[in-house]
Parts: sequence; structure tokens; C-alpha cells
Amino acid sequence: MSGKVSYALRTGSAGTGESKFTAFRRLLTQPELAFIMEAHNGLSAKIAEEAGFKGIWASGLSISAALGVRDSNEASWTQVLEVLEFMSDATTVPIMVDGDTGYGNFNNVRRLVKKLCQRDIAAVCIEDKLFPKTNSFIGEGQPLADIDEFCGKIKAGKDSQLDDDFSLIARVEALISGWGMDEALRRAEAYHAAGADGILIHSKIAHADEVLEFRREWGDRCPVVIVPTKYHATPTGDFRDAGIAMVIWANHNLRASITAMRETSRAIHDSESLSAIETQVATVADVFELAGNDELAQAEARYLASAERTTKAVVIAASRGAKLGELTEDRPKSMLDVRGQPLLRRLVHTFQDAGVRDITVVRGYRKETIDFASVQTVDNEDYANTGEAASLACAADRLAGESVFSYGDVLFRRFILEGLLEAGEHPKNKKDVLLAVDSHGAGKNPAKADRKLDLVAAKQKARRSFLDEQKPAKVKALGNDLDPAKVSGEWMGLAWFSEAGATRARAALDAMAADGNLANASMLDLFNRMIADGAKIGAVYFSGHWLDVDDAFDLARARNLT
Ligand code: SPV
Ligand code: MG
Repeated sequence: MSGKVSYALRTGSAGTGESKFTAFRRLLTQPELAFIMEAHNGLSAKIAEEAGFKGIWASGLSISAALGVRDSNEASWTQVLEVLEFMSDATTVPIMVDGDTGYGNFNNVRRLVKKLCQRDIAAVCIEDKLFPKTNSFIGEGQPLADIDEFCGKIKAGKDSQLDDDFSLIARVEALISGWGMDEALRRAEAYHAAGADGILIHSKIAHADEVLEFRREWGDRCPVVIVPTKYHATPTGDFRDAGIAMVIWANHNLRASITAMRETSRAIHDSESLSAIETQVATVADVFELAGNDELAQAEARYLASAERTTKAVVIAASRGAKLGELTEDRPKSMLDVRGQPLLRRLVHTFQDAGVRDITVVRGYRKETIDFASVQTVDNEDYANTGEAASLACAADRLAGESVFSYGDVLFRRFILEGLLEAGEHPKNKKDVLLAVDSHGAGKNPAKADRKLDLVAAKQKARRSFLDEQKPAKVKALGNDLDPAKVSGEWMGLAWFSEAGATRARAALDAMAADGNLANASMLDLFNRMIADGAKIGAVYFSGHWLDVDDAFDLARARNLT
């Protein structure tokens, strides 16, 4: 057993960051037998890579057939180039294109090689036949190119490459055309001397004897590439043992797709239905995955200001707002009119404008008045006897994955919500919960306030710095009557939960229900419980630009806010 010899790499190295040119060169010259798989468009190229192939054969036969034309240079070389561009963009592994005869003389080869290099196509294979070419498996005795003329094409191609590791493989058709082994070796020798990086020895007989004999006679002068389409029964181990450098599986994705498409089209045509075929074909989700839709969604979140987020929102709007007296007789305070729109609608719009569209409102008092097409609702039927945490518990199953929470009677500018979401999404801020905290509330004495304040004591207070990246401050406690010296701000009633934070919040709600503490618990009680259970809660500081509506004064301010 001779095994494949090792050829020296000219440049580059294996590993990440390796160019496609170098990667192909490595495949061609590595000691192990290399395999490249046929593809004919972006999708089949992706599928070949997905299967594990480290290189792709952009087959002339397959690209032509997929375009609905013959393998006779009916597609122009620039049309092939367009297909190659899609294939190259869709994949990370190197592509060797079947360059047929080079689409003309040496001058056409020069331009071809330059354009291939510009599109990151790592290698070209050109064959010593005449333009327009005929597929090797059609007919007998196809005319061959003049050796010197073909050597000129090889030299011209190598002189035009834009990357040192671009490879040009010379394809010897002497065996196909019945000119015999001596002629095949003579041509290979001339092509190698002209600068070819490898020899593709093609054969159309049903066993591998010819190509194995060629390999023996050829020795280790340069890598030998084969296309076992016709001698498919030969065990791959024979190629390995013979020291073949690279095997091209030349047309099997095309042929497989023809079979699958025929069966599918026929079945749908004959049954006038999709039902029999539905489970036989790839799912639409699979198509999206292959197309890379996930990456687009991530990019949208990053680059589109109004991109849809997967973040869900839960808004609790169950309480009446008794301090507002008869204003809330026929509606909860969240539905009070603020300049022609219910407060809650304004809040929902703020969420939607920030890309948060999956919104659940917990209703209670006068629930029938909360009826927006764009939000889901759940009801706290016992709203009269229960508090905030119990309302949230009604929507606990919506508090899953990344979520935001808000009271239904607050208004805040959109930048506050966006700032909170951005802080939540920042990879460095590994918090379970982030609270939007108004740093104006720092040092506030709850005893002197004219209303109940949701105060926050955090490890760091807000700093008046511009350049420092303000990391969320670690929240130590929340309460309505904290020591003023420890108060770092007032919670605005808006919170972000990470996926883990949402899970912790649900667990805390369950635990409070089990302890019998849920009914009267406030959101502050919930957060304090989570802190006690080890949750990491952070304060993201803002200053002003929000309000909540407790009484008629607040309502008047709300009416001025917008
Ligand atoms: C191709 O795949 O287009 C080839 C290989 O050139 S073969 O069809 O075997 O000639
Ligand atoms: Mg071909």
C-alpha cells in the first residue's frame, strides 16, 4: 500500500482564519485522501458543507442542468460565475469550479481566474478539450486540445491568480477519448511542467484500473484527482491505498434532487393534495434554518430600531385606583383618558414602538373596559382582595423567557424602556432582574413624601459621569420606608427579567403562594424575596421622564406629559 504522499504547503496554515485558497491547497496536498462534493447552487453548497464536506465541486454538468441547459457551454461563463458567487457566499469551505475548457483561449482563462479569485473560488479545473465542450460521458473519440495551446492556458491561468494558494487542476481527457495511457501521461507531464497544481485523470470505464494505473505510473509528481462516477463500485479504500489525492463525488446532489423533485411533483399532481407528501419533504422551518433566518433576526435586533423583539411584556392593570374617586367608577385607572387615549394604550404603544409586541395585560376591576386587539389579557378575578404580586401570578405562564414588567398606571418615555432592554441584552450585565430607577429619588425621605414611594437601596448610587459605562448597580433592598441615607432612587414600576430571572420570579411567586403570603404581597415583596433567594437584581438609573398615576394630581401631570 503506497498511501497518499504529503506535498508541501506553499503558504497559509490549517486552522481558523485560513483562506479558502489555502484550505483547498491543504486538502489537495494533505497526506489523507480528500473528498469534495458536488453542488450547483447556494442551497446544495450549504447542504454539502452541512454534511461535513471540507470542499465543494461546482460541477459544470450540474450547474448547467440546474439552469435547465445542456453541459455544452450553453450557460455563459459569467452566468456560471453568478452561481458561484451565491455558492461561495453561502459556505465557508473552498470551492473548485469545473472550468470546462476555460471558455475560450488563454486570454479567456486569464480573465476567468482573476474573476474567480475575486469571488473567493479556491480552484479551477480546466480540461484539454475544445470549446464548446461536450460532457465526457457523451459519445466516443472527442477531439482533444493541442498540448502546447493547453499549456499556454495553464500558464496564463497561473500567472493571473490573485492569491498564491489558488489552485489550477489540469484535467486529462486522453483516456476518455481513447488515446491511451501513454498519451495521458505525456499530457499530464506537459501540464504539470506548465504549472498545474494537480492532474485530474478522467475515465469512463466501469472499473478503476485505468486511473489506478495512471497513478502508479505518475508517481508523486503532483496530486492526482479522480471522478469515480462510472467506477462507483470500486471501494474507496482502493483510491486511498493507491495514493489518490482527491475524490470528486461529481453529480450526486443534482441527481438526488431530480429523483426527489420528480417523486414529489408526481405525487402532488396525481393526488391533488399535499397530505401524502408533507412528511416526506423538508419542513418550512428547515428551509428557514438553512437560509440562516436566525442570523437575520439577530441582526434586526441589533440594527433595526423598531425590530420586533422576542421579549414579552406583562402589565398589571387590575386595581381600580380608589384615590381617583368617581373618575374610576366605570373604569380602572389604567383606562383613564390622557389626551384622548387611555393611559394603558399609551403604555402599550411605548412597548410596541420599542419592538415589544407580545404584551399581556392582567385585568381585574372593570375588566371589560380593557379590550385592545393587540394585547392578550388574563384576569385576576380576586382583584378586590389581592395585590400586585397576585396579579402578576395570574400571568405567571407569560413570564417566560426574557420579559418586561410594568404597572398599568405608569407612563415613561420610550428611551427608558429601550435603555432598560439594552442593559438587559448587554452580555456583561448578567442580572436576573433590572429595575428602571429614577435617581432623582436618591436620599428621599419617605416620611416627607406626599405619596407612597417604591424606594431602592443599591450598592452604587447614580454617578454624574458621561464617559463611564454605567453598569447596573446591585440592588440590596426595596421598600416604602427605607433609611433615606441608603435610598439610591425610586423604582419607576418598570422591570426587565432575563430568562433565568423570569424562572426565579415564577418560583418566588409559587413559594409565596405556598407560604400564604401571595395575596397581599407587593412587587417590592416579590423582589425582596428573590434577593433573599439569591437572585441578582440591578438598578439602571434614569432621571425623570416618567410618572405614575395615583391621584388626580398625577393624572393632571400625565395629561401634560404627552
Ligand atoms: C462535471 O461534473 O461537470 C464534470 C465531471 O465535468 S463529469 O461529468 O464526470 O465529466
Ligand atoms: Mg464538467
